[in-house]
Amino acid sequence: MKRLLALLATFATALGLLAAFGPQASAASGCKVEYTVVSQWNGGFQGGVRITNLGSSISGWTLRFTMPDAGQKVSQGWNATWSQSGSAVTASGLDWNRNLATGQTADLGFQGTFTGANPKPTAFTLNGVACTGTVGQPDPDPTPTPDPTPDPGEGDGTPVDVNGQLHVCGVNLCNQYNRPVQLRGMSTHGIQWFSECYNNASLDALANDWKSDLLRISMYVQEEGYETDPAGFTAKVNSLVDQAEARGMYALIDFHTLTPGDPNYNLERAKTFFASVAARNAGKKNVIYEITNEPNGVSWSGIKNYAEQVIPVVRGADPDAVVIVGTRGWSSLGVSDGSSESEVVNNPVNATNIMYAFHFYAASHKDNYRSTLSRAAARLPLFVTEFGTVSATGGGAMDTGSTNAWLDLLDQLKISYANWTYSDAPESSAAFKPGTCGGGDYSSSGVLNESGALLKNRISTPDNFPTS
Ligand code: IDC
Repeated sequence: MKRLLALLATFATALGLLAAFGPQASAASGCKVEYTVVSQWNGGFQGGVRITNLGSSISGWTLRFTMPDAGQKVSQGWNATWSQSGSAVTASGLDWNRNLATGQTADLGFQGTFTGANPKPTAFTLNGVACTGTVGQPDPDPTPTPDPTPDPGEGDGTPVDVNGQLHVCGVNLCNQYNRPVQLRGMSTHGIQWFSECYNNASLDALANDWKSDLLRISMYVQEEGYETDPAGFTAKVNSLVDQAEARGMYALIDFHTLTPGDPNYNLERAKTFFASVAARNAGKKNVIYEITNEPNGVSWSGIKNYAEQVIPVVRGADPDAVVIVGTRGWSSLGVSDGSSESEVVNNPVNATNIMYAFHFYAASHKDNYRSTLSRAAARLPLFVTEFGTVSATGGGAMDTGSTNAWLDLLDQLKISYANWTYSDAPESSAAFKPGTCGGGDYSSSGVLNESGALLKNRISTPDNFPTS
């Protein structure tokens, strides 16, 4: 009997093996690699690699190639975990780009050094299959590759690496060393309209050229936004959170309520959305939740009521993340409604680890708004989750003097900010000229509007985050 069982077990194992290997052996595989030298300077260069999966879907990939010249070395790469041994270079996909459906591409890049010539790398393989640009037979014995555990943003000096999980301490935003920090960054435009602007190249430019500390992800609720496709918009937000994380940037998830102005109109949607994104992103250090963008036509007590119902939903899933609450009068701390910060100071939201949003548009909002902010900053933790250099319409002339006065004040008070918008919308608040997002260049000065040039200048200066 024992013998029979053993035989049956062997037979079952054999069947199992067949089941495991059979379909794989016949699965189509194939890939194409396009390699470009993006730029080259004295002894250094930037390489770009686009992988296209021509075979069946892949979950997890390792790209290998050979550097023909002994002097060619990868010094730093992105959108993959990179390593080099002699002339053999290995790049493995990260959490957010490891799955490649048929026809899907992954864009990676690296900076390298070279001595003699800088010949094009050769012998590209994806999971052991030569990338000949056609579908071929799988390699019968692909070199086994260890599954890398990507740890994006670790030990690399990025804002998230240095500061870790943030929290509110007193009226400040503090880092893992319990020291106040100021984050400076950009807001997307409505992701329902401008998703073309958020891709590997543009986010690389934001992280590397702009040295932005954060990406605010503006998910409109109305105006063709979340309410039209909750699952789709939730997935889009999560993907942008991952892309910010991979570049060491904080991600501010903006539930962009605007019209109607009473956030309670969207209370059930907010609970559904935040339960989902908070559960999904609880393990990350880079997420901040902004539960309502610009309440308007609603009292402070109405906003407070909304906040006290949504915050427990966030906390239930992600207990330690900072939550930001919009304020009355389009997040003006009430000033645009003829009120002031005292309504918040006297009746704060009943929750800890929260901040209040303050928004301004430099050409419309000047001294009286600045004095409100200065006064309020001594009493309330504030975060400028959105501001413009132009008028409150998002258009009109940039007011350079007022913008610089605002940014000097925010720097002095260590108040974090995100500028409206990192997009090529046809309006003066957009950082890029119209048409920029259709191309691949987000870095040269020619693609910037006046507002984008000013912001890039301000944001790209060193952060000097305290580390002890
Ligand atoms: C504006 C956009 C504009 C869009 C409009 C739609 O710039 O392209 O047509 O929204 O609602 C805000 C809002 C923000 C506005 C921005 C400029 O948070 O959604 O964006 N603004 O008007 N508050 C003050 C100004």
